[in-house]
Amino acid sequence: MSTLQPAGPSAQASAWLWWGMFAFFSLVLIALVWLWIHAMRRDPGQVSDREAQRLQNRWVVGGGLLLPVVSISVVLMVGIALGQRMLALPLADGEPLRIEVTAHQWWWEVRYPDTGVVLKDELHIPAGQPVDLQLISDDVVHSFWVPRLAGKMDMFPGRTNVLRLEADKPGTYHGMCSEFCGVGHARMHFVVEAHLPADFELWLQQEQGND
Ligand SMILES: [Cu+2]
Repeated sequence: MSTLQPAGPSAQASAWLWWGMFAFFSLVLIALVWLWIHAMRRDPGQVSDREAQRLQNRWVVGGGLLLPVVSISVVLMVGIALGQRMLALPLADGEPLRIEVTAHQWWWEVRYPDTGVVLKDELHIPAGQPVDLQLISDDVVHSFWVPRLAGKMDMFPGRTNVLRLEADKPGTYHGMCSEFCGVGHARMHFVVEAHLPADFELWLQQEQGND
């Protein structure tokens, strides 16, 4: 259950962002520590008050204004570009599969619209295809999270949030509620089974037959 082992495009974007920010701000930390050590050990020498003021202003403008503006702009631009991949934007071709997920204290109700298939605490999806989850809560605020497939999405009573999720390969992915929702919160787990698309169709037909 690690976001740093992504298994889908949206989770991959989150992982890139994480590593990018980690690398960038590690450099900032190293630069700051280096400046700090340099400032402690440096002999101030003989400078006039005016010269000292000029140097001080230069550091305030450079380190206090320019550096943060550049840093935040870079993080913002990369963040917005990667964030686009997490949104349920219209697809170039066709419609994504829709699944309705309702959170309850403390379990997950999963419905496949137009099929009558209802599951508890498990989702089945076709691998390699985007799936739109329509998330809603029946009681309190919950949050849907499958770390290896996508970011978190809060679930509220009376409001539907859409989360796009995709698994690159078939497999079992674990998910959990990530918003404290009462005494059963810690045990509010679920699994996502990603199948080959043909197997998924077969599974869906079988489930429909069982109803
Ligand atoms: Cu919870």
